[in-house]
Amino acid sequence: APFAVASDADPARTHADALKALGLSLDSHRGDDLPVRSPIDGALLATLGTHDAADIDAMVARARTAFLDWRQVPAPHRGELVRRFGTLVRDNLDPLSALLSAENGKILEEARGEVQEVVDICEFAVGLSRQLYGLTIASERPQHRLTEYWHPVGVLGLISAFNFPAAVWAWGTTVALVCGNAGIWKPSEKTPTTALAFVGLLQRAMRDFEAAPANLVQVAIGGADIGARLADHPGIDMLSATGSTRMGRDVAVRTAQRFARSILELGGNNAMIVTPSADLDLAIPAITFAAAGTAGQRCTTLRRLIVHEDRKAELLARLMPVIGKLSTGNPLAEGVQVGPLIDGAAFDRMQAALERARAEGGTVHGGERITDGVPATGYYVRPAIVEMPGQSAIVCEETFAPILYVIIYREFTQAITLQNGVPQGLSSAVFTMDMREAEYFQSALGSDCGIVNVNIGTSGAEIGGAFGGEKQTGGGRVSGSDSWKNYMRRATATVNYSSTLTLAQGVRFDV
Ligand code: UN1
Repeated sequence: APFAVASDADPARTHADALKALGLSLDSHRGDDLPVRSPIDGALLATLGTHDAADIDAMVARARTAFLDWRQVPAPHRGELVRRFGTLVRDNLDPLSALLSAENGKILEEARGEVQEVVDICEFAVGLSRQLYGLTIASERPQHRLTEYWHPVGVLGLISAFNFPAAVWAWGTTVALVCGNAGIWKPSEKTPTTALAFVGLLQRAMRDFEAAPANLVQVAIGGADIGARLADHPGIDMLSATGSTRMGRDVAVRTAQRFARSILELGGNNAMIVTPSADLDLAIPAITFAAAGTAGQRCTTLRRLIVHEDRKAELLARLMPVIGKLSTGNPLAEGVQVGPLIDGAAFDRMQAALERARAEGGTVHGGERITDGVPATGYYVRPAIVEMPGQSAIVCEETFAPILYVIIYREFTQAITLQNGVPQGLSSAVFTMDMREAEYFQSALGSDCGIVNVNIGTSGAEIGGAFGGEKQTGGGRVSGSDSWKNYMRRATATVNYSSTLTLAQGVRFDV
């Protein structure tokens, strides 16, 4: 039967109904350490047990055994597992989206988008399973051949954040699986049941797929100590981490110390430049979705609007009523556009940031808690627009909440300097009809971010491209393009099929 959220949109009931529709149970994970609450109304969704250091050690040992089997399975056959998993996700899109929304608080429409993103990356990974190409390179020596091979690396540890509790895991895991690796996933403590549901479906896909070894993908439930254990563990070859810059710095140091690979996708402080020629009919909805969508809790959320001084008044006059009219409330309910913040701590950080913005000369519009027409115990806010006299200290920080700072510029190069003048470097956008500005923005002289968009907002990237950014964003690239190379090791082979031993660089060494 098709799954639909009941008309009362009750989070706990939706969560339970969705699990039932998926045919999954949390029973083997129940315990008394970790209460999981819905950000929508604070309802208790489950209480789970957490793993300790010894559990992690055992998991890593099992993952290593799984890897030794899995790497022997031909890559296109590994792709078949991901294809089956993707089909299960597609067939269960409705209950998965409802479960995700109930646990994470994003609106159902965006939860569906996230689950679709999982389907998309599965399809990408399946195609990739037949395209793990290496180069053949011209040798400088006669009758010699240079070839690159790509081999699986081993065990991937993956730390993901609450805000994209499924897609970010799937970017890493589906690609790592076709590349021949095993994985251990440490989801955010705020969204562990979404993780268990997706891995439950992956296990179902493995049930009638003989080639997949047991423990190919495991879930580690717990807090930062578990993440640190994975980062330190000599049996974890690659550590992919999405989350705060503070967490990323810790993980980066731990993995670097033992020369393990790290793939970091950390904070963003994404800007849009609105130029004199900008088409505001495009810019207004783009700004609204990027700044207020997902309640400002995407790493790609638009946080800074750098607007030409001649367009500011017009832009704000059109933008404020649009943002003011957004419907905020229970994200499981029809027509709601903005759900709650993840928890009270996020609300406190938002209010502290607005206080600092005022102290730094800002004028704040909105940003207050909403209590009318929303579940009483959730933290619902009106998205804030803050006019700033310049790019002050608070503007240079990422606050994970819907706050859009507005600053003005005069010359385009000054806008680029402002855009690049923060420690983070994830996503960026320019709205212009002037091709010189558009090209300059994308060039080496333009935006210093990993994502550089023209006439489209900062958030909502497709999976086909590489995702990630520079500076404090961590430098890693995940998702599409050639990011699969992160999960493989390259072997360069030189083969001499002549009858003489010729040294490279013309070196002579007669014996
Ligand atoms: C994240 O916020 O960590 O580009 C990921 C986007 C989404 C992924 C966001 N496709 O906004």
